[in-house]
Amino acid sequence: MRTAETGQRARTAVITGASSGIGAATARTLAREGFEVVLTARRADRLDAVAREIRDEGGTVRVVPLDVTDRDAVRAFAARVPVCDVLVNNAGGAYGTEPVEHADPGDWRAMYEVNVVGALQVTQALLPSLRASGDGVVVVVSSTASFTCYEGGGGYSAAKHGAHVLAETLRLEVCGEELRVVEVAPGMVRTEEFSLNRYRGDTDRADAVYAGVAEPLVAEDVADVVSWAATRPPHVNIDLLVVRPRAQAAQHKVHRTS
Ligand code: 8X3
Repeated sequence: MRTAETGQRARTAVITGASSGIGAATARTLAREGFEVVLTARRADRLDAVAREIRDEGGTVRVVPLDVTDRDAVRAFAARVPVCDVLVNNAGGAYGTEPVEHADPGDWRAMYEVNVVGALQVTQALLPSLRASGDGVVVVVSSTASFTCYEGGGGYSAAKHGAHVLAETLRLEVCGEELRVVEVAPGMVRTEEFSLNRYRGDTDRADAVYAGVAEPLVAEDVADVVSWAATRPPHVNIDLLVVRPRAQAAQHKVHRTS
């Protein structure tokens, strides 16, 4: 697609997990930056709602329902995006807080599937389109759990360590090409669903995560960082950005007022 004003090709950004939280906020932010945004996630109805908001603001948006863990579906999706300038691998999540002794291996597998294998599959499928851009940027939204461990977080932390390794390895492997690989690692971010999913729908436990924290990050804070990193000049690769609220100096060091 070409823009009416400049006649230049509109830049395309694909965002996974775009139906809510950081993914939806990133889609809105990149649309404001002038990207045609391609929203993917499993829940079509929620994607449509995000797309409506973006269109209402004058943005250009496509919606493609997609499960990133389904390799055939991912390949079919990539065939519909011949040129991709920015890929934001955001789909992910945490399931359960049981200690290693009692954790459900199924939860660990599910977390690895979506946080690591999903990002791998989407990145593999879109690499030709990212190369076609002439300045492709792969963003991996990992976590501060990519670099540290905490009680009850083993499966999530293992998966996010994997996402970090994916970003680091890919950057090494494509060095010399017109491709950049950026990792954004958020700490405490209050979103509608992250903690609720982790605590299997227990709102009291989910809310307790943020209790007394003056200002946890919100999805828009992370979207801002992703958008900034993805829009530096082509020779500038932001390898890794760790972003936390001021009240969280480290994973276990959170200032609470109550
Ligand atoms: C989420 C950050 O602190 O819950 O990716 O592991 S944390």
